[in-house]
Amino acid sequence: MSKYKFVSFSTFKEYKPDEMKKRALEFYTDLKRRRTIREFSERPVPKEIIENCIMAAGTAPSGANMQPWHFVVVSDPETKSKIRKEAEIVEKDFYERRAPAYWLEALAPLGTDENKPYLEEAPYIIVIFSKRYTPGPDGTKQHNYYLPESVGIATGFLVAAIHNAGLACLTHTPSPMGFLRKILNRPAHETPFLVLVVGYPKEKAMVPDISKKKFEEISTFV
Ligand code: IYR
Repeated sequence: MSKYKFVSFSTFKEYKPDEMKKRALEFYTDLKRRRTIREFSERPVPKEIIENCIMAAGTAPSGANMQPWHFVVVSDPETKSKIRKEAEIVEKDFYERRAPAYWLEALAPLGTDENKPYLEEAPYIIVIFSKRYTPGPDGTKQHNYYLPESVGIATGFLVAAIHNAGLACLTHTPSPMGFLRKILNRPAHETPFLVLVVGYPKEKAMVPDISKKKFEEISTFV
């Protein structure tokens, strides 16, 4: 027996084929404008926008609908400084010691290095945590499923929502990321998944002149 009752899918909207074509093209055209940036303005952003972007991320599908994610939104300057300091320590080690030559070569066109000033300059840092299980009220563990798939999809929704709201972001992956759990006081069953730096681009922000693969390269229809 299902624990859920089933209700009619009343939120589904059907569009005429021409309208669907227009919507699909418009969505692509708008997403295509999105760029990952590394030069952030300190301009403040109303919190409500971030809240609704997170609500959008929380609508993502997940294994058995367990929603195995937690979003920590950091705007407190002191916490941002701590994150920057720790991130720069692990990144320095990455760029100077751990990164193999082929990796550094792949990163060269992006112009990245161990300096992460945006972690203090951007108004928000959203740290996405992946929950191995969810503790129940009686100490039981609710199992979660397909963590990377679920949290990855929710993160994709969040990136799209941030772009749609008129903001920019950077998907940042300090490695290893364990320090984030400590600084943000998250429990041991939560693992940092990704850092999203969010805000307005700095005036005259520049982005690398890179492009996306062609349709034929990324898809096959059988
Ligand atoms: N985590 C490092 C390195 C880095 C790795 C990849 I793959 C990128 O696409 C970008 C950066 C950093 O954040 O600088």
